[in-house]
Amino acid sequence: MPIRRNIYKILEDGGSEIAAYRKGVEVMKARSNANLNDPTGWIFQANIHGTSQSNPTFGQFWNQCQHRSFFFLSWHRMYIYFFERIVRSASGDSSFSLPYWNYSEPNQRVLPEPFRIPANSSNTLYVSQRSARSNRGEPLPESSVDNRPALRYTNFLSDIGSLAPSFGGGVVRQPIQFANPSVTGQLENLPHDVIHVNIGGAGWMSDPRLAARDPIFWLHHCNIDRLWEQWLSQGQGRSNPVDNSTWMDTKFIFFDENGQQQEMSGKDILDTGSQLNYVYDEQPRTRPLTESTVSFVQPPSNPPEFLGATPEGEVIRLSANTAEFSISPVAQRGFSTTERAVNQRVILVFEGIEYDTPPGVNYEVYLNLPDEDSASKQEYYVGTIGLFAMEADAHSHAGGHSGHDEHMTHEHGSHNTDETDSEHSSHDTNETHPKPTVVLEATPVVEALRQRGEWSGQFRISLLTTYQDQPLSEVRFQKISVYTF
Ligand SMILES: [Cu+2]
Repeated sequence: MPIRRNIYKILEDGGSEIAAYRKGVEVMKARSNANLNDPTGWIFQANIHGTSQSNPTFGQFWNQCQHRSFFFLSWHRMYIYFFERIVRSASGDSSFSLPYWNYSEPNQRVLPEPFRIPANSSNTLYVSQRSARSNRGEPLPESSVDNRPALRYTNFLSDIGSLAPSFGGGVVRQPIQFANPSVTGQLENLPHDVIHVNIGGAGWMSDPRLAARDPIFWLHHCNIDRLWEQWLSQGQGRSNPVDNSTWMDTKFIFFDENGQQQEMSGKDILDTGSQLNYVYDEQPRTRPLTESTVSFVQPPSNPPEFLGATPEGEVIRLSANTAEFSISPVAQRGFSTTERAVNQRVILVFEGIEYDTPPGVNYEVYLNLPDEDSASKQEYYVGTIGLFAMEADAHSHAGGHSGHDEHMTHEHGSHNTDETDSEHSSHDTNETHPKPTVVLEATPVVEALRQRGEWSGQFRISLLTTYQDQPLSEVRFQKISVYTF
């Protein structure tokens, strides 16, 4: 059984994967140079993820990448599976397996050397369209590589209309490339989106229409795929959404190493070993939850209670490296703004995120960060928002969705049931909230503030860019809200 291995281990033991990958990428690039319509060529494969090019014959197979919905993990698993087969064949090394880059390990946070050195066109793995810091070999910041926030959720999906955070993302009724009317999965946001932006900067990896042209893209996604396996192996109710027929049966089209069209759906990729013939190098497969990783279970089915938000109708425009927002909570059943509440979860909801071109930054989010330069900033850290695949014009790929003037209406409690009821109505082409929503769990920070006696009842939310400094373009949020459940 082919084993997908850690790139840093391969570099240590001189495994054949890097030479084979190099060879495979070269052959695939040559195929694209000879014929852009060769489905086993480098550019065609990247275009399946995204492109601004059009093509009368093959364009229908391009721009298929699934982001910001529960198809994110499954679609990318299929995508890198066929890519791996193509590289295996193109490289002539039948033992080739796609390596993964586990940037979460403290000593593996630097972009692996073969992708940086030599930094010229003789190196087919080198791409100049990356952030200068990543190509210089500067380690990724701790906050950008932390996979524990995602792994702690035991629920794979968030139901339609739900704001509850989940590991794998929100349910949608059909595949849409970008503009999904659902909450982003926690693993997709961090580390996936965040790493894309850190590596890409103003270049390719930050832009879903170019990202897969960077050879590191595939090792990044291999790692995300591995983390899905890690998540499952932690048990405590974690499982794939096999009861959801949309997730299980929706077919996606790829091309194999012979250029033959292949269809796959969720039910074909549940077990990597028996269905896709690969495993990861980690043994035993089951690892205990990382220290300090608390599990968050599926929240109760009643909708979260609205606590407060930035002013309605005022679009938030970010063009600096810091920003701050104050939200005064309204008192709600079960939530005390001042006293310690047991088992009370608090989530921050960033609604309607968009920009015209990739801003090339991520924002770290802090709650009630003291004004003075504090050495313990970490105690106020809530999470990081990865600004990837949120282009305002991406609606053009979304099959008739006109999301620009629509607005989310989450705070009016009962929509959850309404949405579910209307699932089989004519609602399908008129989703009510098509712009990306990122949900961050603030529960641990709120609890810690309360325990230290620092809880004032106010939510002061600070955004700070990380790794890159200044956004390259304006980032817009429709609203920042606070909910409890
Ligand atoms: Cu990606």
